[in-house]
This record gives sequence, C-alpha cells and structure tokens, in this order.
Amino acid sequence: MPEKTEQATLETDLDRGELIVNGAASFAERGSGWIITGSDITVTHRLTPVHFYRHGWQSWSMAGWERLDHPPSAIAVPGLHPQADDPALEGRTDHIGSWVGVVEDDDRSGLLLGALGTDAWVSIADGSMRGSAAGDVDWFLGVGRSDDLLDEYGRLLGSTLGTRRTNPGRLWCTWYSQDRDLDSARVKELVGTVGELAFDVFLVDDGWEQAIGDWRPNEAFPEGMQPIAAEIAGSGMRPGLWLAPFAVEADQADHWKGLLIEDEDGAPMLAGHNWDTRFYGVDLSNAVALDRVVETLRTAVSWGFTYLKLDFLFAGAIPGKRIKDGPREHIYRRAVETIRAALGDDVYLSACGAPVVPSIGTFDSLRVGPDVAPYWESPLYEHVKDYSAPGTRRAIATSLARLWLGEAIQLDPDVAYFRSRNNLLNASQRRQIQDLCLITGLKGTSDPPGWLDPGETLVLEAFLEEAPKVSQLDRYRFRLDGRVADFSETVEGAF
Ligand code: 9PG
Repeated sequence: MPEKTEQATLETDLDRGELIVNGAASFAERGSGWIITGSDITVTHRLTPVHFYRHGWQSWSMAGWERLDHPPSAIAVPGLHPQADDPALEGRTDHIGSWVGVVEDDDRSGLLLGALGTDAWVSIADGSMRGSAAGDVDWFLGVGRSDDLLDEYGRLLGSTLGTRRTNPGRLWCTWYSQDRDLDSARVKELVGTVGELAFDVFLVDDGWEQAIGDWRPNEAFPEGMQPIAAEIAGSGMRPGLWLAPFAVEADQADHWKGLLIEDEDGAPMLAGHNWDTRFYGVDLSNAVALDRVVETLRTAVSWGFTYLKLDFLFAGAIPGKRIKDGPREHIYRRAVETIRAALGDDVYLSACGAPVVPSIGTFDSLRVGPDVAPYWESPLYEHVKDYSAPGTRRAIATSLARLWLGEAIQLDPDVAYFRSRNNLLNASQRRQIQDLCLITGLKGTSDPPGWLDPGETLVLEAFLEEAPKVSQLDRYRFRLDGRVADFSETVEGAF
C-alpha cells in the first residue's frame, strides 16, 4: 500500500476495478476498504451509480437514498434552512451530505466515503466522490454492499469517537399530547395515570421554562420543578426534563450579550425560527457562556432530574463568529464533553436537533429523524420541501435511513402513537411507528392513558412488554418475531 503519496491507485476485487485517490497523505487497508487521511480527497471510480446516500447534518435533517437522475431536493424557502440542515450547505445544488456519502448501482452495491471525525462533507460529481474537511481527518473508503458499508462505517465511528449506547427504558413524554401547555397540577395528574403503566422515564418536555435562554420554571410551576421530580420519582419513574441549552430566543439576547455566535456585522447569527420568534446560538468557545450552560444543567440535575433531553443543539454548531476560532463541530464536541464531565456518567443525556457525528460518544441516545406528528404528511411542508418539519412519514423514513448509526449510539426514532383520539394517523400508520420503536429498542409515547380506548390500551400494554427478535430482511423490511414489518411504500417517494 502506498504511504505518503499524493495519488494512489487502489485495486478492488469487484468488477468495477481500480479507484484512483487524490489528496490523501496516508492509506491503510481496513475491513472492506481503506482508512485514508486528508482534508480534501477525491476518489475517481468507474461506477455508473443510480443512487446517492445523502446524510443530513442534524437529527431533523433528511437522510436517505436520492436518485441521481433527479436534482437533490432542496428547501424552497431559504429562511427555513438553518433549522433544517447545515447552514453552510444552503444553496448547494449538487449531491452533498454531512460526513458520509455512498454511491450505489441498481444492485445496491457501491462506494462509501465517510469521515471518522467532525467538520467534514462528502459530495459527488460524475465519476468521483469528494471528501472535504476543515482539517486533516481519517476517512473510511469502503467498497461492497451499501448497507453493509454503512454498518461498517457506524462501527468505525463508534470505535473512533466512543460508543455509549444506553437504553433509557420505556419513556413517556409530554410533548406530543400537551405541547407547551403544561402546569404543575396537570403534570402531576399525568404522572399519576402514566405511573400505573410500565413506564421507566417520565419526561417533562418544552413548556416548563420561563423562556428559551431563561431556564427557570415559569408561573405555571409556582413551587418550582423539584416537587415535580419528586412526584415522578415517587411513582417509580425516572424524572426527565427538556432543555434547549444552546439556543437563545430573540427576547433573551440582551441577557446573553457577548455570549452568542455572531454574523459579520456583530449581530447574533440567526439559528432558526421557532416558538413564534427567531433564535440564536450560544458561543460554546466562550468559557463564560459554557459555564452558564453547565450551571443551568447542574441546576436541573439538582432538582432531581437525571434524564435530560437536550434539544436544538445544532444552534451551538452553526457557522459564524466565535470568540475563539476553530472548526465549529469540534467546538461543539468539546463543549458537550465538558457538559458530560460536569454532570457525570449517571445522568442520561438524550440529544435532539443535534449535529450527528459530533454527538457520538458523549450522549446516551440520539434523535435520528424529524418529529413525529399526529398526521402522516403536512401539505404545508410538502409545498416548501422542508423535510425536517414534523410528520410521521418522514420521521420514519429518515430514522430508517440512519439505522446504521445504531452501531455507535442508541437510536431515538421519536415516540409512537397508540391513540385514535386527536390523531389523523390510521391504525397501520400507527403500527409502523410502533414497529420502528421496537426495531430501535427505544419505546416511547406521549399518549395520555385517558385518551386511549380499551383496545388501544391493550396495544400499548403489549408494546411496553414486547421485545421481539428483530432481523432485517432487506433495506426496508424487517422480521419482528413471526411477522414482517414492511416500510417500502413509506420510504419510497417520501422525499
Ligand atoms: C419542543 C419540541 C420537542 C420535539 C423536538 C423539537 O423544524 N421545526 O420547526 C421543528 C420544531 C419543533 C421541533 C422540531 C423541529 O421539536 O424535536 O421532540 O421537544 O422541540 O419544542
């Protein structure tokens, strides 16, 4: 194998023959391919691929197989972009993805190029794949069956960045039934009814806080959050709390002066729109800002919450000016490592809206798709092509496209629905998200027991007890014990 060379020819045993690699500093054979090092690598091949595996930047960004005879799907409203995918890729019209890309032919075999580190992208052109990174990074270049290559890449990510795969047990979450409409009495009442079923974690999602950026309890929790955690623990469940620690809503920006990521004019950089306002990202290279974040999280733990859902995390990794220079995902990764060290190993950290690769090794689980919703698809989001927006079909499609990440981290496909009340999903659509939860092993719901009819309660109870033996039959079909779950129609045409 060539060492320290600018160009190398790699022989493959497939009929596709040799690969020519340019821009790599070193090569080593590994598994189904090679580990190559460099910051700008071009791999020339002789395939005539039909699909590109596109991997979006953060939890909600789309992931899946795009046809190469179509242009890549792009969000039709630019303002939506920062919250949907890597802002640095806005306006790109070529096929490009974060950290990894695969090209494959009709028989689902091909070539994978994937970074084993942060701040890297893979794009393709006719006859070549290109890996670009902020600095020298190791890449896995693999040849073979695409799905096997993705699994292999997932294992390599785990061995490089650390494998923390912790299943939190069966989770009940307030968000998908209560929205932000929480108060102390309502939460306690829900704890009572949920606690009668076999749940392990009760998660108080968005709605308890003063504001995004002001993580004190609001007026609906006059006695604070400690009694809520105590009530949950008293019902035999682990207390969980939602925070978006790297996001700051516009009204709070004054309280975070000098601590936010900035644009060229020194104004806070737009990270996205939510909560009927715009929001910005915390400058995680700033020790004062990071200290404040750590203190916020320590306080939540001191209230008795040992499961934290950290959301909108991408806001801390968007492009922009920071007090200290450095690759933005690397800065994010250092910050989450600091948080993990400060909170200790016993606090469960669930990542959401998170840049994917930089979150591996630190978080216990990772949301791998957009939000589910009590509808399959929304005509509004169809129109603007925002595939990161809530909707159960795309939540399933993107999560399925990221099952290989399960080699490195516990996958979180979001919650399943069991209710027909307040829900446009039909029984077979509900079954699909339930099955996906069983496949990933993370079982959750937001359905209040009081919303379920007797039949639905039985389905939920069976789901909570079930641990089917899962085997993958092909890309979109699985065997769960005796039955087959087929997601083909859901995924095909989802994007
Ligand atoms: C709380 C929610 C829940 C949910 C999270 C996140 O693109 N969007 O407009 C968008 C809005 C909300 C959102 C995700 C995407 O939901 O995923 O589970 O915690 O925040 O506000």
